[in-house]
Amino acid sequence: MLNPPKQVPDQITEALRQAKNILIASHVFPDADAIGSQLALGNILESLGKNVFYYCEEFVSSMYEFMPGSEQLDNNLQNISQFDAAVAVDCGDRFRLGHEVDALLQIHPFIVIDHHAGHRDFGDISWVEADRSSTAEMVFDLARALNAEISYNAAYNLYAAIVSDSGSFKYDSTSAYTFHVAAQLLNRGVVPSEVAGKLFDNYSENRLKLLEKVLGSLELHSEGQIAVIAATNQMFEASGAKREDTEEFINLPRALRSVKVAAFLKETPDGSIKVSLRAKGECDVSQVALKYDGGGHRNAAGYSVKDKTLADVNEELLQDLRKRLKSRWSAA
Ligand SMILES: [Mn+2]
Repeated sequence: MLNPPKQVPDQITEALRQAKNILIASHVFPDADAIGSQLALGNILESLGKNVFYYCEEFVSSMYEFMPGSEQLDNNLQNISQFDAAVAVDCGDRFRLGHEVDALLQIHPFIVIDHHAGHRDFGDISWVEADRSSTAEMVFDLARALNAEISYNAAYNLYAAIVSDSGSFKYDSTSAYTFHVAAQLLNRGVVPSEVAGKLFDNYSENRLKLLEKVLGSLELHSEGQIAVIAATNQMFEASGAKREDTEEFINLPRALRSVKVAAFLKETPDGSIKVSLRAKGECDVSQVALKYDGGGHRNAAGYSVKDKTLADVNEELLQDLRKRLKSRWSAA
């Protein structure tokens, strides 16, 4: 049995043991780690006799409806005063909680569990480990610290979250401990091929049509070290695909042998440009994202720009990336 990199703070286990009605929140546009951590932690706390409210401002993308319990996610935030604790999972800063951030932060104690590099402190008690594969890996430790059983459904959600956030155990954040946690989850009956099927073999025809168009936009720069793909509003309309259908597309240009940094620029209906960045090795794209008030991890980050065209955002990003690659990411 491997030990976790760090112990769960006693303050968190104490606070959760004492609370009865607990709100759990994750971030807007939740990904598999956000949803999986939220649902699993809720399930674990329910097994300890707690009442749990699963707050989520956004609809759950149809891609994640397979995660057991996802129908419990609720955006109808009622009486805040009924809660005697809240937990935010996978939120790099308070604004990731969405429009109701001020109301949510009125709940005390407000516990924060996260693994984002550049995490901006909020809440009353926080536990942040930037070198973890996923928030789900930390939720596993929390279950242990609470001496709680991990049900099949909780194990399933944690495993899906870890696979997704670690890029199927490929990213640098994947450690021996990550595999150890995954093994414990398989011991609870989770079948890796089944979860992978749900996470990855789930394309609609429209999604594949969008992918064709997006890949057609591929540009390579700096001797192939930088790859850029883009999705315009026109591409979404022509393919009939949804916004969520672009998930995972960026991993294709990232997979090019020569590529060190891949960027995916997306037009949005409100006119802003969303930028996703994926990198390899020493290339720390969270530095780039932070410059634009975004955030993320060393090898996976993102930001959003208002009032600029896709071409302008692309040009500005390329200048920045070229400079960082030239200086070998040292004097950024
Ligand atoms: Mn995460």
